Amino acid sequence: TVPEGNEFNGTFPEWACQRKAKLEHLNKKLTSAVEVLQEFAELRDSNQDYPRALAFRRASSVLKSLPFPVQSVEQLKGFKDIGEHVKTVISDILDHGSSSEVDDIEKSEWFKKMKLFTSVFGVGPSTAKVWIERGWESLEDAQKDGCPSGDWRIAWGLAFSKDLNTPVCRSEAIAFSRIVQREAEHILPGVITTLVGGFRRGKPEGHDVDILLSHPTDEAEIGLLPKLIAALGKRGLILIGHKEKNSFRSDILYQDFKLSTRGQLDHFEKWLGICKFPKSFSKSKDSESNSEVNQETSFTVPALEATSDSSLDESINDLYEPKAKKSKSSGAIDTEPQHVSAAPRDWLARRVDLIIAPISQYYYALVGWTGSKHFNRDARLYAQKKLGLKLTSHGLFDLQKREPLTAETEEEVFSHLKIPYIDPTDRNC
Ligand code: DGT
Ligand code: MG
Repeated sequence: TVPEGNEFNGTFPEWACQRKAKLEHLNKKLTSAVEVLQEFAELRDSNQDYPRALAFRRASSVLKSLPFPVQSVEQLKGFKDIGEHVKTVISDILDHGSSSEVDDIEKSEWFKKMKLFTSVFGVGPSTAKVWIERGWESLEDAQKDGCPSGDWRIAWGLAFSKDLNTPVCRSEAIAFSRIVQREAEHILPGVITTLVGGFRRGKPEGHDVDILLSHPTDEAEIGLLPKLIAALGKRGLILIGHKEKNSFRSDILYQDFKLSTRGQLDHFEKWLGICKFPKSFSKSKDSESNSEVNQETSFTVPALEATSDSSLDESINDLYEPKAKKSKSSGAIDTEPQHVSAAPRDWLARRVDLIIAPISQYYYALVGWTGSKHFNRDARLYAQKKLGLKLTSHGLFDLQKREPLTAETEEEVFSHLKIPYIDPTDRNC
């Protein structure tokens, strides 16, 4: 029997951050269509908080958590996050197999170009629009211009767009985080290294590798990042990148929520860049070893433990043999990407984010950097509206009492939020 939405939705949690959303769910065809509408709205209006895009995001998040495949729009009666527009799209798909509105967007040249241009590191919707206005059709057109905006991210992003647009697989992310763990442990014994982002949510691939670092002793993490970057450089793993200083100020945390959420997402010290991953990191791409690695979903990278994949261990160890070749270009970072990309090479360019959090903020940083993006947005709005608390990647703050709610585990973050703990693999809302 087909479940009636309206008999079920009485028990359906109102907020996305209260619901489980697995990567694999029962309404993929519908969510991918709604996500096209969402992406189109985000690109067109260049404002991530535009209500139209938000409405699509909310609708697809509900569809991801439904315990049944939608077979009729009747089942969606009473779900306040699924509006008339989305219902029309869903009924088109249920009745005809596709939605003409979605198909038209996907076929439009403008949408294709916007997606292509915004896929470049450092290029957001407003830059992409400028490129379209200049009549550029392809990434080659942008490359011909040299460095179109003087932004290092765009120059390097364009030079390595082919590599960077090839998804990073799980074995690469694991191999690289083990190296980061090894190097960081050498510099700062007891360091905590955690692979975050989509990989912590169980995704088999991603667009980058996000690694969060901390240390059980507060302030011990100070000074780690420059040494870590130098160590990775010595191993020939750094192509280009920039450090951002810690700009955290406890006094700004109690300011008006809207004011302080504008602009930067957080104030941690971090390194954003492009690394050189030996091609051997991705050699265990075959399904057998990938399924083994896939079981490690929520993890802090264990120190120097063998992986379940011996070929991966070998390629990591290659970097540590005395005769391992060390790239000369790694010490002095080149600011001219063009000639680097021309030579044949045994590595792939990969986007990496390294984030440093003091232990007093670590569990909030862990939640923030695990995502998903919609999980964060929803949890922040929920905390503000339901609890009068301000949630960021730095902490949870009582705006009235002007005091922080500290957490010593990720579970404690959820309990402060009065939400049952949600496993990272269930945060794919
Ligand atoms: P991916 O890499 O395409 O598989 O997708 P994700 O989910 O790993 O997304 P990504 O890498 O853009 O960001 C990882 C998570 O961290 C995501 O949920 C949003 C969050 N995040 C990204 N950038 C920032 C930032 O600057 N500050 C904070 N607090 N969070 C961020
Ligand atoms: Mg990521």
